[in-house]
Amino acid sequence: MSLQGHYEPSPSGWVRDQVEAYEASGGTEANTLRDTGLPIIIVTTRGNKTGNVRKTPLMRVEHNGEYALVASQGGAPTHPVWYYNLRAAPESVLIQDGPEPFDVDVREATGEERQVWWERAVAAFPPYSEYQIRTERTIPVFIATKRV
Ligand code: F42
Repeated sequence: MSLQGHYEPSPSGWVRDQVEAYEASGGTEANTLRDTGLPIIIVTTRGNKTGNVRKTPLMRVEHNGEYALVASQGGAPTHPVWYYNLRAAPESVLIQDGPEPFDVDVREATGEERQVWWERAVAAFPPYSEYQIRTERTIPVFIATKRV
């Protein structure tokens, strides 16, 4: 794994607890969003100001070994901080979807490609469409591809 550095857990208690339980169990526990039963992944980024290592649970939107990372933040008016981390250091990103994290290459999707992935995202997690109605920003979608 290429992403080294000081790990700073999320200030949000439920997020921090989910990451800790997921990692401790190798992804066999805490692997869904609360009681929805819908699967999550853990995304590791580098803080765009501190350089610290950050871990963020996101919904699992997977297609042919690639993943969409949807910066919805529940339809909040602003992008989540991890959006800026991905923009600043797209080469320093890990995904954990199971027992071990792996390196990914990340790019922000635009145009038709974003639309195709947005539809996959809504199929995996229907509330994304409500989140898009709730906010004036276009919710960013990144595509993450396993580095070989
Ligand atoms: N959020 C989504 O946007 N999409 C999802 O699909 C999603 C699914 C999901 C499933 C389970 C779960 O437990 C949480 C889920 N979330 C989802 C919420 C997600 O995990 C994040 O909590 C949320 O998106 C907010 O992201 P955030 O990066 O804004 O996180 C905040 C709470 C946070 O950690 N902030 C840190 C802080 O200290 O305030 C900043 C961390 C950081 O990277 N800091 C930077 C640095 O350099 O270190 C700079 C900070 C700056 O000032 O710019």
